[in-house]
Amino acid sequence: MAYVQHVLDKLGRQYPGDQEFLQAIREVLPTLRPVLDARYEKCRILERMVEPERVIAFRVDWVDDKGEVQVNRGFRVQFNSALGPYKGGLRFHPSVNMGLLKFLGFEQIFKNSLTGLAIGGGKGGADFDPKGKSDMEVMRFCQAFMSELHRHIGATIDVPAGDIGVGGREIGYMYGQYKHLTKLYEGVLTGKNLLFGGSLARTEATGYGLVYFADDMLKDRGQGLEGKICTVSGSGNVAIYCCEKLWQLGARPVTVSDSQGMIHDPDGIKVDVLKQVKEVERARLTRYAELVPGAKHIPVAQYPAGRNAVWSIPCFAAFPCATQNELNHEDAKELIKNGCACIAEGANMPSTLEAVDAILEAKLAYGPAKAANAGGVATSQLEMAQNASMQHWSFEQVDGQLKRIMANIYNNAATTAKEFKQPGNLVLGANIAGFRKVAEAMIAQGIC
Ligand code: NDP
Ligand code: 2IT
Repeated sequence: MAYVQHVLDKLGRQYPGDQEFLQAIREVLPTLRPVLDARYEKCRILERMVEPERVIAFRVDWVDDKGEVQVNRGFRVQFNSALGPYKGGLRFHPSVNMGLLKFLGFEQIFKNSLTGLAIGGGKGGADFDPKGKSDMEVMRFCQAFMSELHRHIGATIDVPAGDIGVGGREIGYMYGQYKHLTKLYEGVLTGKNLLFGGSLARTEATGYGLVYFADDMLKDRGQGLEGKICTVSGSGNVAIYCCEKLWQLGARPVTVSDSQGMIHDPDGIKVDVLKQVKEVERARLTRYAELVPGAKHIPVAQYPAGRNAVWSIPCFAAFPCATQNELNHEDAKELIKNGCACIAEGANMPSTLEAVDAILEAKLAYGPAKAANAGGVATSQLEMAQNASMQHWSFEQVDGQLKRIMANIYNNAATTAKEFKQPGNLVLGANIAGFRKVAEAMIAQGIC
């Protein structure tokens, strides 16, 4: 369709350096062709949807433990507020730049729409590297970051949360600084400590929701996870709770990884040891291999060139839970060759465009990120609801709602895929289902 091509070409010319953003756009826009009628084109809906409503970029000055001044860049992309206040995580990683956050913010719009909850899309972060920093350095950085960000956010304006490099500790320091500067004790961040407004099950939500989604997908195909070998990448928040839920459903996760290497533990990843290493000691995965005699640590230097060795371990289901583009075409082909039946994405855009094509062609049960990992942000919205109504719900209440939300997302994506004569193609189903609500809300709210 000429309209889609026109928008893709224009964006390619405008933002040639924003590789991940262009990749996300190239994945989504072509799948929307069946719904893009003259009305949408007249409203210039695509051009409006790919342009953030507002981007904020700022300097973050802070002082390290040696007394030296450090300077980082901070950002918040307020992408789309058609369905509700901007909502999305903050990423602290040296690779963060505006293009990366635009990809994440764009994906977030569709993901948040799919949850069925009233949340718009946003994303933010900084090129700060938390690795090797002391607790006090992290605190000073978080405070400096919030000294600027607080002007732009609020419980009904924009509600950030965690992402890579931002967990409960960072959210706590940022919450304290927000309160200090504004005097407001409100649900301006999610993923908070349970002592000051956090929700039970938010820590577990993305990983648990991911496995619920995979289970729903597989059940629809007459299959299940019970007794099955699974591979997981990453070893942070999403990966840990993905492993935990896999065990609970009778499956056996045998790998985890980080940016330096992977663990292969054929007996199954010991989640209590993983939590001790990652959440308590904040150590590397080599430590896991020290603590678990049967587990093997394979450093990245030993991976075959251009490959992620996690995906060469034969498995029934694979769960990429680390970062973008961590599963490429060769990885996908090897997974398929080894009999993998299911890929569910915990990370955002972990598969390259070529990998996605291969996975769809092989007709695997494939849960694309914006559907499969939406449990985290959905539970963030449940935290916002609890904060606004001054209530605390039980773990079972929140987990039960998470399960229902994931089932609804799966059904919505699967039904939409069928409606457009591509049964099983959840990429198309999720993109169209997410898009329609946002587009209609934007049109109903007029041009302003
Ligand atoms: P964490 O910071 O807790 O963990 C990130 C994990 O991924 C670490 O093991 C990290 O290894 C690894 N990783 C990060 N960058 C790279 C890289 N460039 N190469 C290899 N490994 C890498 O983050 P989360 O678990 O929260 O996030 C993981 C993914 O899930 C991200 O894509 C995030 O956007 C997505 N996500 C997170 C949600 C949440 O609620 N937290 C919700 C939905 C999606 P190392 O320590 O060596 O850097
Ligand atoms: O990518 C994501 O959905 C997140 N990092 C969670 C966002 C949120 O607001 O909970």
